[in-house]
Amino acid sequence: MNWIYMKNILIIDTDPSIDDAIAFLMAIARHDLFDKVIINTTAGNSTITNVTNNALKILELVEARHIIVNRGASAPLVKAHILADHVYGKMGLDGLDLPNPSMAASLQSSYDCLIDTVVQNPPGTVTICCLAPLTNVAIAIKKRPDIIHKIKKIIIMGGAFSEAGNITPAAEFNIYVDPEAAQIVFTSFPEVVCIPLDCTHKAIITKDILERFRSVSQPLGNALYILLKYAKAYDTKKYNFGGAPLHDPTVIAYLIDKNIFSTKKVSVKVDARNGLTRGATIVDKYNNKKYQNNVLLVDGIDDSRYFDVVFECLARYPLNQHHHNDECSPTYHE
Ligand SMILES: [Ca+2]
Repeated sequence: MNWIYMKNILIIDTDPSIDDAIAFLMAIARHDLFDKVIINTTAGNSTITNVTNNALKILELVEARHIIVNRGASAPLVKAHILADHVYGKMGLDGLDLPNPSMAASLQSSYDCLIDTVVQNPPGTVTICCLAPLTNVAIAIKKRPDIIHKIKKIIIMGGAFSEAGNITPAAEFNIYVDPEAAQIVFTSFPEVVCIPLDCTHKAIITKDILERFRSVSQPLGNALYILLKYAKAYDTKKYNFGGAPLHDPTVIAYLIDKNIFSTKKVSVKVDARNGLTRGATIVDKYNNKKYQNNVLLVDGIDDSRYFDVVFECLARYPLNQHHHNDECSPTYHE
């Protein structure tokens, strides 16, 4: 008897800082849910060289050397790159000197790997998780628009709707860095699952939550604690939230348990014009214009359950190093 297994492949498009790192560590830990995790870097919080190196350093820390890291776009599609070094430091993962990685990035670009992974696997098996500016995804779908219908789901952390922006009054950082790419992504996919600041600003790392990171197995626990303490000092001061938001891991938490979140189908357009509202994500909340709904907007979160999912994943480290992606990926039978 031939058992039919569906693969569940995650491509994580990321610009590591600590938020990104926690997100992909969660995904890697849940190899019972995700057969394969691929890390695609893109210029965002820091330069492409720094964010790629940061991804490799975090993987080295947990000895997850079986995870492939691809280096992606070094700049947005049109405009010059804007960094978030005011938040995450000059290297994008400041506050702790992590050992240099023994692995290197692959020789393939992030966008070509995205295309190949979708083309080489059955339809409905690849999920794209975007934790960074959308440059790589835009390049990939411009090169090969036929991959869009084969992708199971695209889920992004980005945008600000009723909530104000975090890099300009109108825009959230990931969209603001490359609004031209965001416009391509939002107009190309039949549905984008979007987790904006409206949601992540309710996911606050309080003092108690920060302490919980120390309880994760070492050396990971202390590293996360120190890196978060450094990176979140800026936002803790900036917002009057009683702590700083933990943005990117919401994407992985959504894939693990979407019941933690509330959602609404809406139409969203991205403003890519120059000026005050560049990078704004405009939602037609009351369906005034009867545009086609292109976004599943994640507008609410049960923060206590969210952090439980985060820690449930991180508690799985150290992982059994013999449990490689290839070994846990079942063969697919048509
Ligand atoms: Ca990110």
